[in-house]
Amino acid sequence: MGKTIIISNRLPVQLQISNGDITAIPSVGGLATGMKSVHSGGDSLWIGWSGLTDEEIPKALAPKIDKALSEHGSSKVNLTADEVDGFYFGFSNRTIWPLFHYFLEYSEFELDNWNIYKQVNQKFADAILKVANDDDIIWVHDYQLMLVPQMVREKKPNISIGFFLHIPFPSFEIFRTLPWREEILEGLLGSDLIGFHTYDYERHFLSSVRRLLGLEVSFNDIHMDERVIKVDSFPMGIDYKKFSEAALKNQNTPPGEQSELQRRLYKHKKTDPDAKFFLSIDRLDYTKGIAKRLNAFEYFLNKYPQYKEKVRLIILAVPSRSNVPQYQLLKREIDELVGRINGEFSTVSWTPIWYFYRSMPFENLIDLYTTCDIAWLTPIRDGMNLVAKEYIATRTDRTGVLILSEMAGSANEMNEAILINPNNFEQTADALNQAITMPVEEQQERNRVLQKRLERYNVEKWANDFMGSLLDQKEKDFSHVAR
Ligand code: GDG
Repeated sequence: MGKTIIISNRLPVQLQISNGDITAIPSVGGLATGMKSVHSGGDSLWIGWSGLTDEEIPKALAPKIDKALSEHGSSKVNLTADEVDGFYFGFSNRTIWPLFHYFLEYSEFELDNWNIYKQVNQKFADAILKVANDDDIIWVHDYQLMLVPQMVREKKPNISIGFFLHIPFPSFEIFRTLPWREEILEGLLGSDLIGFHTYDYERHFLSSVRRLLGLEVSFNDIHMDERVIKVDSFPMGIDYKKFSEAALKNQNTPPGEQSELQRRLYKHKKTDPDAKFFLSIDRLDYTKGIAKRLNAFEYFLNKYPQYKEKVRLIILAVPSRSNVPQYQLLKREIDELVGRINGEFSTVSWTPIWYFYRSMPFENLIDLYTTCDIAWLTPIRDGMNLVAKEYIATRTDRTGVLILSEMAGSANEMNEAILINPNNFEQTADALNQAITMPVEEQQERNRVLQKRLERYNVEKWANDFMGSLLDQKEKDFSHVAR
């Protein structure tokens, strides 16, 4: 077996330019952590965009950048500002992202953006082809790079290629509206293994392959020319240990060393032990249902007025894709809703919503997870939703209630949470009431089961399962050829 090549839109390191020098800092996100077992020390390379456009990189620093990246086993694909615009903000985030999350009305079908998407996918494929040997294993990530598998396959017919989609794959009726639907499917089918978070996404994909390309599908194998492509679900987990250990450390922090946020949260809890904190954390994205959650909160306060001055909703909305118009509109809508609800219900001693529009350091994220009694995570559509898993992992005494949307991929593995339809305000308000009044023993029993599952199916297991399955597929292919 040769080396492993991982390829994703962004690299697992961030470049920082200061005083004419450059440093590469490893990212701490879920994907980077999960891939550690696949991409650490050994013979592996991660290819992706650095986050800086060609125009932003000072010429003199270019060789230094390559060196800094190679120290982290990474190599960059160069993109111009126009390419980032058409490929990333354009086709990826204004066509595929809304369409695959069932926001058909937000999806723009611009030929120019599609052409740039193809051109940039070819750049990524070329970056692989420059370094790949026939016995290497390639793992392509996510919706920005769906054409890459086929582009690599054309030049290297025997190489092993896996693809994992981090967002939902929509039903055939939605997917068929895409003008370039056949090209996208054919691009993906360059892989030997295609992975999704859930069985439903897998089924939707197979149905599109059958109906749009007329290919033979048996169980979860697709037969195409002389090749067999396997399609399977691999629900992504979290770095369970990292979150549970951070929570323990957080709770044992001496008062003098606590963060300002933690001190304030504890102070409120002390003043009114019956008060309840609801927690909402997402990137500011229309798929996450933040505006709906705010309207549902207002509905809840009217339906259960006994909780006025008792509950508090903490919203952390992380800035995201803020140059896409839909995101700007949503930001305005959320600002207004928070202002209106706080204006309507606040008293001299109580503000119902605390709203943070920013990204917080990891330690503050843990402050929020460990102090909030109820996590209210109700996306309208979400590939998985890792925040739900992280919240449960930090509940070291097993108290805490998770209210989760049925439309999040994670709902499939988190049946012990209170699962709701985010469009149903009546059900949402009742779920909040149920969460507030849930006996501690019941909370602990539900979380005990959830924690056991999350600890076992952690992100490392996810990465290893995917790689294992890809290797099996390759072996099957070889035995098929030998026959
Ligand atoms: C895509 C899919 C799928 C959030 N705020 C802060 C912060 N975070 C971290 C969380 C979590 C991650 O960001 C968010 O992950 P999600 O899974 O919830 O959502 P997406 O960003 O939309 O991710 C999604 C995922 O890919 C994986 O396949 O689950 O469905 O949409 O890890 O902890 N981290 C810090 N500060 C913050 O303010 N440090």
